[in-house]
Amino acid sequence: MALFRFSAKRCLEAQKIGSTATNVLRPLSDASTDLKKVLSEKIPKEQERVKAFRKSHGSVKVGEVTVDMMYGGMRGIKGLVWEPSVLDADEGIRFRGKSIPECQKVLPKAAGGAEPLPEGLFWLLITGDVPTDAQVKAVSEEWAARSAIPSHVTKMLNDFPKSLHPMTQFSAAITALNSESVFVKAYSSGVHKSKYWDAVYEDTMNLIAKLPVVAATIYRNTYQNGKGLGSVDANKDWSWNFSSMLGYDNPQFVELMRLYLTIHSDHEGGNVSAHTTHLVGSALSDPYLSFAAGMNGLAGPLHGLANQEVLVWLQKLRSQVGDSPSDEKLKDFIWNTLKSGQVVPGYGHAVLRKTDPRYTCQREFALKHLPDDSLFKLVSQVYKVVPPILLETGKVKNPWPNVDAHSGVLLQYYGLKEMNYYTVLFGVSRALGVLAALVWDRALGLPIERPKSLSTDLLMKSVKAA
Ligand code: AMX
Repeated sequence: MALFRFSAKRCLEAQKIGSTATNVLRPLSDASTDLKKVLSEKIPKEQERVKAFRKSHGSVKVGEVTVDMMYGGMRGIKGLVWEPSVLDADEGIRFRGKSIPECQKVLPKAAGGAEPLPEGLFWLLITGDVPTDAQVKAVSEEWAARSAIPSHVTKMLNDFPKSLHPMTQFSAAITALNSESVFVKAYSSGVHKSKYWDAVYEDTMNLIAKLPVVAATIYRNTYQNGKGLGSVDANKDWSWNFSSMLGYDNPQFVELMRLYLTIHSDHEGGNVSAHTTHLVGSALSDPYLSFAAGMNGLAGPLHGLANQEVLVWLQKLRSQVGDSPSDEKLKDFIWNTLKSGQVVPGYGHAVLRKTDPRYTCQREFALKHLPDDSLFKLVSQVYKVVPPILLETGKVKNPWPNVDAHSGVLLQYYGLKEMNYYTVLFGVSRALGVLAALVWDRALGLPIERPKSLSTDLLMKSVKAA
């Protein structure tokens, strides 16, 4: 388990459940840096706004459902409310209305750093406000104080075989962390449903705080014989601590992690990891169980695992056509991938119809820090060659790269070469968005999710009758 550079008493206090956890870190009078207090002032107002909206407009139609949509993975069906972010097909993601370049500009940064701190993004996602430096620092401190993981989880991780995929280890550890759930204790003691969000908030803060320790333990066990985990430094930010526990102290790598953990956090509510977390949470499964379910979805090759798949595919490409192939050779390799019934990983998207801004900002990071790297050059060449080929197939709706086409090359450059691990990094970041949303799910009192399904026979009958 990671050791703690924080007074033992303070650490224990911060692990306590309920509102006391935040208060030990700063005086009560300093309300502006108390995230829970800020949130508890916003929630009643938002509850009233939504209640009034539903009363006046509850029966207004916002879309329709076709037979194709039902067989086609529910594309385009507006069926969910998701507060932290909205995805535009052409423009990409906006976190509480802010694009990635805008977030890069307005969110607080580490001293001397250029990339936003994920703590600030979390504050924005959950409150809708851009935080101050002091508010972000308070979140960093709070996550450091809540970061210790119970010994049964450490033991379980240490007992896993190295051959077990890191995402399987990650999901299992998150599930086992539900021994710590504040929500479970509150529910079983009969807490009123108007207080659910408070317990979910506590679990959210604890879980986000613990994820870097869990993830770094998996990395050390799987690739470094369990050695060198180190400790959480209460004076450092979440990404610095995570990088340090992984064993990376290059300031540029830490900056990359700040950017990475910010941009992978949320992509509105319908993607597999977000929707699954929301769905499982709607049964009042606690945030640990809900998020672990989401992580099992993120582990699929059409979703988060694509960043691992991109690197596997690039390695195969290099071994077959060399480091700097001609465009013609590259085209042949891509067509062979398609003809053998496989997808080109890192390209395409269910909603986006342009280059993913998460790809673009990682490309800009590469242009700034590693413009001459041979793998980056290859990734850039792939960017030029793949889209026209995917268009030529006549069926791919979005030929442009998504976030996963670029993350691996950056990690490789800084020495994090274990590609099976990449989706765990994605998962650590994804917690920020989906857990912020889960707090709002409970604050708004959203019910158990239960859409209607039809058999093909019944669907045919309904269509005939219509
Ligand atoms: N390579 C080859 N074929 C592709 C393709 C790609 N990158 N993207 C889409 N297609 C194919 C589909 O497989 C489908 O073929 P089919 O009709 O024979 O079944 C056809 O094009 C139409 O698909 P679509 O409507 O354009 O995409 P979708 O909404 O069904 O799927 C996605 C979206 C992301 C799953 C798909 O583009 C894909 O498989 N991409 C590669 C995997 C990937 O990069 N995933 C990561 C996405 C981002 C993320 O979640 N992290």
